[in-house]
Amino acid sequence: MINQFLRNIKLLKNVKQLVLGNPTADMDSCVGSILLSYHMAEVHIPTAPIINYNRQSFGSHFETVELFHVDDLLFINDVDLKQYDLILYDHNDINYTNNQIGSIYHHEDKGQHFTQFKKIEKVGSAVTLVAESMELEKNYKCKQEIGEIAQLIMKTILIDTFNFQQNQYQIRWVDQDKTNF
Ligand SMILES: [Mn+2]
Repeated sequence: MINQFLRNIKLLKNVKQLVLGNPTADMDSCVGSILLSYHMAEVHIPTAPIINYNRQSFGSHFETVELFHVDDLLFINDVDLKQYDLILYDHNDINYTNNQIGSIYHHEDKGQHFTQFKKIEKVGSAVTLVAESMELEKNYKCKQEIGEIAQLIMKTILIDTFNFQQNQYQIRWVDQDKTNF
């Protein structure tokens, strides 16, 4: 289902806003921007995720490559960011555009202004914040769909929190990550 979504949204039909991950294009950035876009499309705002990386070199990101088809993904050089409203995900760098409308981030709030929303909380994985906004049980009915989304959320949280390793508590993860896991 997620793959089908990516294949469709990639055509950018009726898309006015993009979610841009951070330039490491780590699993959090990729999975989170994909899920956030998926959720926004679900509430009828066509939104496309953009991988902040070079398409040709992305093969080295094996943990993410394994989850999606690279051909279904849009990379930063595939689009003109300035033509869209931008949501920054897992970073806070407003230099990509002058129409940033939202941000989801889990490190220090630099006090930047976003016209629609800003969700900045110190958690282990930004995907935790996406999981919170998705409210899977309330907003999704299809079991297969929930399963697919939940798996992506769990895999990413496990990587970002070092499998909830005890000596990483309050360093790599907080209770909020575990609650949403
Ligand atoms: Mn992150």
